[in-house]
Amino acid sequence: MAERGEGEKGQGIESLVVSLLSKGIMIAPDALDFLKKHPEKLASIDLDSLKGALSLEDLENAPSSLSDGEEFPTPREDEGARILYDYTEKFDMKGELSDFTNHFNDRYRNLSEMLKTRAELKNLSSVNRLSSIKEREEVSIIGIVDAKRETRSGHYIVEVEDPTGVAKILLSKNGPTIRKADEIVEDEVIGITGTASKELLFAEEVIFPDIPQMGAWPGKSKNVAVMISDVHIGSKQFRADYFDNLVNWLNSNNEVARRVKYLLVAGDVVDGVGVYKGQQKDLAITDIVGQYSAFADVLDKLNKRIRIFVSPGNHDASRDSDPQPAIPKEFSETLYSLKNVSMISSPAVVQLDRVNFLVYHGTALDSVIASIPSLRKTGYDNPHQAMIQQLRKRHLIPSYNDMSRMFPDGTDEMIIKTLPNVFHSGHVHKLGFSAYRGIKVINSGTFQDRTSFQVKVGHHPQPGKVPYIELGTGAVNILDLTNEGDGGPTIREEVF
Ligand code: D5M
Ligand code: FE
Ligand code: ZN
Repeated sequence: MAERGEGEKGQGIESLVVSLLSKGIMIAPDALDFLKKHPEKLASIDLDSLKGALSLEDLENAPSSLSDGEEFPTPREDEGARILYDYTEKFDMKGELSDFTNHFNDRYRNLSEMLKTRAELKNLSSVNRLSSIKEREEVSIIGIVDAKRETRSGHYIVEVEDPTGVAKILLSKNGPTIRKADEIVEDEVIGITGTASKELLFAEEVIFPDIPQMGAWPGKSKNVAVMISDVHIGSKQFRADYFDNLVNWLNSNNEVARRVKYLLVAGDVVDGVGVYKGQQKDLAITDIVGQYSAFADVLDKLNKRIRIFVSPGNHDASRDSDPQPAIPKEFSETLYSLKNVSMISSPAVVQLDRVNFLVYHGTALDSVIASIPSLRKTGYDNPHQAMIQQLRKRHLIPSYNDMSRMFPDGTDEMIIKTLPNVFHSGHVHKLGFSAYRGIKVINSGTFQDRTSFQVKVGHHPQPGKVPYIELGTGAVNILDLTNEGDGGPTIREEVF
């Protein structure tokens, strides 16, 4: 198919009109004028829903197709950008305890369905039938973890619950499951295989919902996606110099930069206002609209071929509990008005040239790190480790505790249902990356210098290191924007 060019726009319109008329659809004159200028808009309209007439309003209200418009070359059939999952606020909460019950029931239902397919869980039983199982017989159950504790002699007791009752599981310190004791957290759904006795199930295997080994890398294009997070515009600590380096590099003639087609922003776009006590003194821009405008101004400098996806974080003006809907327009009109920007939720799933990105700010990483003892030591310097735990648990907020900000929707929206090829988070302000069962696990760091809060809690943020991914191969490299010398940003090759 020929590329869509200036000269073809007018010619194409006649055949469009004929094909619409042949479907019995009349076109209003102003709609026709609009179509002459924006023929691509028609592709995003459901013709069957028109009831015989196409108005200007229909065209103006049509969702802008993610891969159309003059700035964006017509993609190959299997390329382009699509939003596969985007959360919009639901108002099905009653503000009662039943909200949480419904939420956790949905969590159990979904994750237990995933676990039921696992061959390791032989002789699956409900908890209430455990007492009728013969001693020493092998049996499996699936439950939500109520509690975990270490006994004085170094064994672990885990209490799990299914809809029929509560069972006590023993992870013997000499048994094969003890190495999993560290990573079991309250509220997650796990499967256990073991041998029954009157009081306890002696665990022989603990199964997390987990990720299957992913198949071949799906991407084929030559395009590149750049991942950033925690820009914190408005903060006195925002490193405008590093961000300028990024903008200049993206607009440069560098061989890689020229192939950048997507920019993903995983939250904490701005520092916000009133996010924590006494924040005012740390702000260079003290109003939220001004902060988003400043961000829109820098994004506007970028070559318009780059499609930008902006997802919120806990410093943004979205609802401050996960899932977070897209940043509301009333505070960020300037961002909404940029044609190449799509405002998305956190989490969201975006497909870029066949590659699925799970974008989630990572607010719950604090809770994941706090609930797994081994991560308390290394988690803030290696944020990918906590992200791998989220994948293993197939859940972005495995544990509901005082560090997690979870909105109890009737359906649990934080379950990882769509398998990503790339899992992109931020929040921890530290670059971190790894691969897990074929999924690229990437934490894209920050553009904010170390804050006094981070000094107090002993975190070591690392601003100005930005990962990007080759969509055709999955190779991830790091752009170092902190170079003070003449050479400009340098690229560190990472193959994993
Ligand atoms: O998060 C910036 C950094 O501060 C990041 O490393 C997480 C950490 N952080 C944020 N809130 C907490 C709490 N409550 N406890 C421990 N660590 C935390 P940001 O979202 O940019 O403020
Ligand atoms: Fe942040
Ligand atoms: Zn954050």
